[in-house]
Amino acid sequence: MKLHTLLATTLICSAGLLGLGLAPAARAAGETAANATTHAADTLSISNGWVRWLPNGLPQAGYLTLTNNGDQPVDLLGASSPDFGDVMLHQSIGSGSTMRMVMVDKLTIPAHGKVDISPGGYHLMLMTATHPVAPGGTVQMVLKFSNGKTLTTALPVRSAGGQ
Ligand SMILES: [Cu+2]
Repeated sequence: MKLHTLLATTLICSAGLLGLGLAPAARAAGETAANATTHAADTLSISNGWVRWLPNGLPQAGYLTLTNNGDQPVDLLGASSPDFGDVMLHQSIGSGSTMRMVMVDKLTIPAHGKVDISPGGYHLMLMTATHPVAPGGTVQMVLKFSNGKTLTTALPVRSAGGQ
């Protein structure tokens, strides 16, 4: 039954692997991030959030950008959603037929920097929807951080092509 296991893994991975290869894991945004943010008091902010919907009950993937305007790095420690039984942070590694994904315990957002959770790199793996989720809808996402803060955001659901 080894073959079955491999096949299942490949299918599950497809949610995270539809992107354009290995994205930069993290990059400091410096002045750009600082200028783009209007709420100086908010150390952390979320932007560009969306969920990629896949047909046939395949796992869906959540994407967003985390910006840290503080002077200290902050770790994303976990995520959950009332719309899914389980949410995991994954990273896609490799390219082409050798591409696979691994669990990520924490994701560090550098001081005055940002991290893109985007196709081909990191993704929030959404497992076991608690109700039907389809393009046009939204998914609630709760993110937990090492500074004790929790951020909640609503991610619009789009089709596999990102529309
Ligand atoms: Cu994944």
